[in-house]
Amino acid sequence: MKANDRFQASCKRVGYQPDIQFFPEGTKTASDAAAAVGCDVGQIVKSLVFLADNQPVLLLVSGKNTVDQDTIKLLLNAESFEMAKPEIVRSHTGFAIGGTPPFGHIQPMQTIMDEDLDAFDEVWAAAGTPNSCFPISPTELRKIAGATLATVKPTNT
Ligand code: 5CA
Repeated sequence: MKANDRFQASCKRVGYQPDIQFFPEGTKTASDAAAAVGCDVGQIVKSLVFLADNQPVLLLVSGKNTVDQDTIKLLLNAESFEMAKPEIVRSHTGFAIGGTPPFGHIQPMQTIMDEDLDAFDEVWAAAGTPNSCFPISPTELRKIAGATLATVKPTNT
């Protein structure tokens, strides 16, 4: 099954119908996605996998922010915290970097959502491939992803 269809199927299992939209110009990065959708880069959801003490953790991050790894490490009370390698992202989520959706993964993971996403009425996330996105309200995103809200960016910026 193609990645978009796998994402769609996993959404169906939780009773969610994503309005998947395709962008031939590509949505691989947050800035690509914002340009394609025509929205603020802050409204793009980056779905990033990290390893905290070797356990996968998913961070849903606003496209305008970078993750302060020390803050998240402290929040999780972890001894080690690092970004997962592409093959780990694929084996845990079932999707490749650049198309990783925020939920519907092979292995559900502890999920933290950037509180800055909550400032928007609508945000856009990847739908399984680097040329597709879907809109969702931050409230619904948090609910379906089972995410906890947190400050993920450096607090001194
Ligand atoms: N489709 C877009 C917007 S929805 C998207 O998926 N953006 S993303 O930010 O979630 O995915 C790209 C991110 O993957 C980059 O921001 C970067 O943090 C991460 N990434 C890129 N290359 C690697 C790599 N080699 N190892 C780990 N993470 C990587």
